[in-house]
Amino acid sequence: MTTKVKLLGFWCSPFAFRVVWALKLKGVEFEYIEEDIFNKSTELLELNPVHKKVPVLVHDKRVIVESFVILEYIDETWPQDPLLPQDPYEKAMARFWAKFGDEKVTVKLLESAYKAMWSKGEEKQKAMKEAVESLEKIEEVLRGKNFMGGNSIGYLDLAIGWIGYWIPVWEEAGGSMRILDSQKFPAIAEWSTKFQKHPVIKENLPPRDRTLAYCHKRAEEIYANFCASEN
Ligand SMILES: N[C@@H](CCC(=O)N[C@@H](CS)C(=O)NCC(=O)O)C(=O)O
Ligand SMILES: *[C@@H]1O[C@H](CO)[C@@H](O)[C@H](O)[C@H]1NC(C)=O
Repeated sequence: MTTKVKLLGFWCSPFAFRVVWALKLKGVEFEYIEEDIFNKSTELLELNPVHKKVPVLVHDKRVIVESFVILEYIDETWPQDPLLPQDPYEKAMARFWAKFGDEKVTVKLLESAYKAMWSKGEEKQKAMKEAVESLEKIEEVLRGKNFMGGNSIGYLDLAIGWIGYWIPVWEEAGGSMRILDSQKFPAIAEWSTKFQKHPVIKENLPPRDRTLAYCHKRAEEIYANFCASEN
């Protein structure tokens, strides 16, 4: 029996890429639908009336939203090449750090990265400090590890894998700003190089130039979330 899998995404959304990566790593065939998050389709509004955001996964008639929830659904539905650890404690830790990543790194870092890039003086210094402190925690978790998932890419790698690709783009968009200094964060640097070298990841990243141009354009309008629309 073939089941239909559909993904609504946005071309430079790190949240959507988590799902793309998971499906590709597991070899699940799916149809990708590009959503214009600044002019949302009625399909998106109907499928995700709560958040009105991508990614949205549709598996047969079932609709799943929120990237972490989708990752778990994928892992349980297609159990080959597991993403989450089997051990309950390890699983709890993976979920903990993924949540930390989104609360303290993704959101905080985006916010502070934008402040750091486009505000001046004290506010900029404070924002940079916050961003660096969050990354220090991630650095500790990564130290001595090949991947978060052991020797292969796992749930937590997919959860925070965006860091090594997107942050340098923001840094470049912001001019002289340096947050992800590879000397200060050698474990993150090494891990993100390995992560991006993986064939599935390498082939599924947004074009750098286009992402950079997008960051420049979005920078003046928003800083809290680089892929949040106004409404
Ligand atoms: N917590 C959500 C975040 C998803 C998210 O922020 N998606 C952005 C694209 S990167 C979006 O759809 N934004 C539309 C909006 O903010 O209206 C997840 O993990 O899936
Ligand atoms: C928004 O989307 C609709 C339908 O998809 C399209 O007809 C319209 O031209 C779009 N508007 C803008 C401003 O892109």
